[in-house]
Amino acid sequence: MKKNVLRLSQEVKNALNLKKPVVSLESTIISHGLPYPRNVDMALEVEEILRDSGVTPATCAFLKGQPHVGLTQSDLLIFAEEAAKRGGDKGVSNVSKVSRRDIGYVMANQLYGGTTISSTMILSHLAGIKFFATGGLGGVHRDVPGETSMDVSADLTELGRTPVSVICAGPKSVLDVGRTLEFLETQGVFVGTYNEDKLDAKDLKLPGFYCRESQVPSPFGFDSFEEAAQMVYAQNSLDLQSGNVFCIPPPKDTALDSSFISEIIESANEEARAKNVSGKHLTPFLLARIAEKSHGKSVDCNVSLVKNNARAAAEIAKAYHAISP
Ligand code: PSU
Ligand code: MN
Repeated sequence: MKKNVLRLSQEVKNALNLKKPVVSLESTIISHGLPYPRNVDMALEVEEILRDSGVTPATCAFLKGQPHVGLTQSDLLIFAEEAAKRGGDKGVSNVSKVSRRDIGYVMANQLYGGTTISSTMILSHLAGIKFFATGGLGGVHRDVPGETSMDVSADLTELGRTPVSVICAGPKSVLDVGRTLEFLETQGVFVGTYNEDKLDAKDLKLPGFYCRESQVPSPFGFDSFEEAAQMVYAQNSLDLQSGNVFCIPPPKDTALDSSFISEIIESANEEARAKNVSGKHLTPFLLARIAEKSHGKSVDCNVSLVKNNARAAAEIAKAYHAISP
């Protein structure tokens, strides 16, 4: 890597120099995942949650083409305001949604870019950060009737090649969760669920983003954040260059009932098919339609689960730090 290309905030630089725990945060959830101004409040609150837990937050984003790891508060506000303007990505936002394939283009054209899970993992790894908290994982989209869309999120291939752990509430429930898991298995990615209710391993389901449980069994479970940290430590000891997905069920008081949200998700997917929404625009389209159809309930749940994931990520990062200072 060419020196000085990555822009680290002073706060992140200090923490990394002093070998203090750092947790990354993404910015596509700000630019394309949540409505303005809830997105800004969420981003600032999540950073505060990490600081209160003794962990330094590193929000990643592209600002005028430069890859940033750690944003100042004014950077973050400018970024969110840019995102709220119309233009850019087909009239959706002035900020591009950046996965691995988009990085060179956004840098060369000095654009603003929200980092998805895939590009946040890349920037985190370059900076030396091992843990990253967000809402929900991208994955294999549900099929268009009669054909296979091949819409598989770049998050999944990135997890197969970059050693960063993503702490989230499972694959987003707009997806085909079963196929997403199969793809992750092929990519060699560990997927485990925090077994909060101390269930029998055979009864442990992957959380369903908005819902506490999906219908898909979780390949692995973990009973404590220390256990998660031990797993990462063991992997690193063999220099395995793959990532992990640690799933945290959404908080009981804000999780949505599957009977309530499934129909809404199904009708949003049908609308996307009818309107031929595809590629990088599909996930933001689905999230926005679900927010409208659920009268904001999905947004409340999304914000609350991101905060919950940040708390868990802080504990895992601190536990890792204790075994590998
Ligand atoms: N989590 C959320 N909301 C989001 C995302 C995650 O709660 O909007 C973003 C992440 O950046 C993830 C992206 O990488 O959605 C997935 O997009 P796609 O399906 O196009 O890969
Ligand atoms: Mn996609």
